[in-house]
Amino acid sequence: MMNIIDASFVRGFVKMADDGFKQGWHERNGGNLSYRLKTEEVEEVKPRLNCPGEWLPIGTNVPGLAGDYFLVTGSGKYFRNIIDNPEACIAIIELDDKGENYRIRWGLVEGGTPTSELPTHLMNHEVKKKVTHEKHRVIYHAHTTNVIALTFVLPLSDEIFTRELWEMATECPVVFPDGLGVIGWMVPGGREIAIETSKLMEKYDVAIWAHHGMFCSGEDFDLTFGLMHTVEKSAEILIKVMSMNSGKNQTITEDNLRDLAKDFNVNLPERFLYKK
Ligand code: 2HA
Ligand code: ZN
Repeated sequence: MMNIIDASFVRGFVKMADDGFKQGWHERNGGNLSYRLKTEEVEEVKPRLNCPGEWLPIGTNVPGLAGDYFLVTGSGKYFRNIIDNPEACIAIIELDDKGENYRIRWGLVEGGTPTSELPTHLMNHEVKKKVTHEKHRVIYHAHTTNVIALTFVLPLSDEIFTRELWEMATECPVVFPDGLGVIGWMVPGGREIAIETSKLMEKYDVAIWAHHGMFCSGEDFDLTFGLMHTVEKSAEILIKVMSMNSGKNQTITEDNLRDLAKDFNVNLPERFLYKK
């Protein structure tokens, strides 16, 4: 039996976390990632799991996930460190038969608890497991700079964000044809924001938290990272376009250029001085 850190789902998880860090989406302990293990993956790692510790409350109930196992990032852990020290930064957790409590079965060897956004991750997983007929397994939260910036400027509406982001890259409507949802600022880390986010996940694979970041859901690491990357890149293009259209408050005028030409004895052709 191989080491847990060599299992392919663990390697995929660690690579995705590092890719997100390299994009600049995970300052300090920002962001979190979770993956719902397949039955065969649970069987594969079971001989190496730790003896069960105590059951701890999830902070919400997710009966649709009773007995499931998840690989999750740890609360307060830095994405930057995951690649060098996965066993200290991530954990495999098991849920009880009611979906109310979890216990740690591997990882977090220097202590700690699963991500502070565990309620949102698990409520999103519960919704997505149901609506995708068990296909979606990855929930990813990142502090994507350009999407966050847009939430200070655009109206916080699903329709406006979807339309604006679709328009910025031809691929976007193909990559997220169902659109995306937006919620106004809320206190992170608890059940209230988890409920609002999981409502959006009934309809969309992307939920934006105003002034905070984004959640994406997908079947595997590639699709989920790719979705986050596509939406964030579209937001970057939109910001560049909006920035270029912002207009000038003052400038070097036609007459200034004529005066300059005279004093410096250069010829500036008139056809370059007029603005179309
Ligand atoms: O610090 O991103 O939303 C982790 C977070 C909380
Ligand atoms: Zn966050």
